[in-house]
Amino acid sequence: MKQSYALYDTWLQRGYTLSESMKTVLSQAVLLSEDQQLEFCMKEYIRGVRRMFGAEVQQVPKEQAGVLLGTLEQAAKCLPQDGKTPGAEGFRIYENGGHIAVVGADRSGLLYGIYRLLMLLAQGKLPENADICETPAVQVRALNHWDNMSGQIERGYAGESIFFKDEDFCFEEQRVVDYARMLASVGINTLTINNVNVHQTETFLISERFLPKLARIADLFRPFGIRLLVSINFASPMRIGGLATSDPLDEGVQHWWERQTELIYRWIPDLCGFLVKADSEHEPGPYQYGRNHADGANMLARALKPYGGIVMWRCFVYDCAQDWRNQKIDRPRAAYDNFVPLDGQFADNVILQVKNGPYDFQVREPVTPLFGAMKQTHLALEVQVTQEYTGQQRDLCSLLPLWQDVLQFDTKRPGTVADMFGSQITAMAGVANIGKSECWTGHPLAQVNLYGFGRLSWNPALTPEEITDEYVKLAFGSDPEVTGKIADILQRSYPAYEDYTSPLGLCWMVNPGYHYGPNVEGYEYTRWGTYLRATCREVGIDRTAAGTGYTTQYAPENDTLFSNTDTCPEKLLLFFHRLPYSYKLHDGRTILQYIYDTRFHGEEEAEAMAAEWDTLKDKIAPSLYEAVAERFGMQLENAREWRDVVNTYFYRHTGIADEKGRKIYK
Ligand code: GCV
Repeated sequence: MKQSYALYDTWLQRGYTLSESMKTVLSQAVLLSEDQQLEFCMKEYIRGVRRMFGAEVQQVPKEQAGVLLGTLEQAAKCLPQDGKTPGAEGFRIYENGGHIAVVGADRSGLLYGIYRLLMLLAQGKLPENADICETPAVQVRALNHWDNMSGQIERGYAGESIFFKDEDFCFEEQRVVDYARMLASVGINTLTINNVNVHQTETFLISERFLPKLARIADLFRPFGIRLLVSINFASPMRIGGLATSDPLDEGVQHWWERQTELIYRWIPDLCGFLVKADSEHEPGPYQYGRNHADGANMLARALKPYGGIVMWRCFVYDCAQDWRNQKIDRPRAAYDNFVPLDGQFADNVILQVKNGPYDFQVREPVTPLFGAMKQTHLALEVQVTQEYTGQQRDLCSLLPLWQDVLQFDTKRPGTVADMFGSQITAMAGVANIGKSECWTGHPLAQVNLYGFGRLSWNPALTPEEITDEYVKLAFGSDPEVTGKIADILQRSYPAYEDYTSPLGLCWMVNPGYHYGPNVEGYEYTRWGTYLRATCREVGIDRTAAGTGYTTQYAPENDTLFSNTDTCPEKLLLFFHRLPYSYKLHDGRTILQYIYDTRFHGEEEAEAMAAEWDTLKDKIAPSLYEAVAERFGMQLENAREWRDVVNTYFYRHTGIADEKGRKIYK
């Protein structure tokens, strides 16, 4: 049983139970060699043991130590070797002659190993004779904040920015350090603190006006092995430099970036690089000059090269000023059409950052066809940890099953998305879900998404069940009734949310602009390329070769799979096909009846989850109970609204009643 609980402490709570004998082992530790670089790791170890287990650590000679901490290089000199070694940033935790050794491949690896040891012990999960050797699956494990310098966060649902306010930096150093520790504890090593939509003030982040403060932030994250990436404005040469153009093939522009990059690295010598949203939703980019995305990305890559920096260049490029009457344009095709022809043309230090789906972080959409289609380009998988379309941290929605579907999708080019980690996919990026809220994430249980994002970017083979189990044990203690029920609620949350919002892959039935709550035709006659085309007889868009041709962007086996209504995964049926409401699903239900049934079921699930939560009232900290109960109140209202609005819409269009005679508004 835990001694204390704090919303703020997320999965790094205080006072986990530990046997006295294990406390004795932990409290005698040594660094394998005196190395200033590693002293911070020892400090983190000492702090962790004190806070998490209430034991004081003494640094003792190696012979007396219960825990040995070091890097591979040091271990090679003084510990028996068996050839088992982790790769870059990896670690090994193993029993060695009565000691526990934590050996990092490098400094970061040691830090990750220390956190893992402490977190395994906190879960009561360090096996006897442990020997755990892990290497992260991708090099760049990045979190992207969409924070504006006003303090507001684009698509933020957890309060204001922890970095900015009133068009300037504004941060509590302690909070930033606590955040850095949280991120490092799950393996995140790269952070962007400003929005990819780079507005006027933010454009100057890479100028002397703000670099000293940005450098201070970099200093706070550095000890935790986290490097900054800055979101830059492609038009900076004009907006900061006063040039007449930002054309990437213009020599003056190229020199401007070289000089500016040199300045930036003077302030932040280990900057990871630039994150760029170009030619996307009105952000400037190379298309304005008749150039392509390789021209744009490579120009920046050249400027960064001397410093070992990288460009993360987003592929979220589509026509956001489409005429809804024009049925030839199909937005999901856009990333592939814009980028695949450029495969092989990007510099080695460019990573194309691709959203998991072809639309925009919808509740259910297929996996982008870019994975496997760009064999000569480094790619990053981008997912949205912040819950823009998935309940905005008012509704509970653990995104782990969604991400698992993405990672386990068989591209046939060849292998799953997870299989491509470390080869074609060299980075994973998540849009951050935190802000100034006490629990960081607005909804306390939305912490699971940040925790899970980090864990999956380290090891994409972890299952939602494994990650959920780790998170609930770390965050909520060892009472199996409590952890079991919270795990159950978390596991049910995504299917429930999908049920009341998104039948059979129909996307975008949300209120335009803020994207919470139902509005079936909210986007129907707009320029955003997001249509259902529902009539009184049929709904959906034909995306097969006979329709928009989107399916042909996949490997031939997947084109066939998706194009055939019998083999198309039913959860995606209306994403890929236009079908009559009377179309029969595999279980014999019509599409219309399925829409009715799932809306009712989703709402019932929301009620059941709220009721299950209520049974924990006397077993958990009041602050936690109240915060989550309040959110369930909002979720129930939202789920009812979705049920009734969507059902009423389709009933009014079809005039066909619910077979089960439930209440639908005429
Ligand atoms: C940062 C969606 C969101 C925008 C976001 C954009 C992006 O369109 O609604 O808020 O902008 O994605 O990923 O760039």
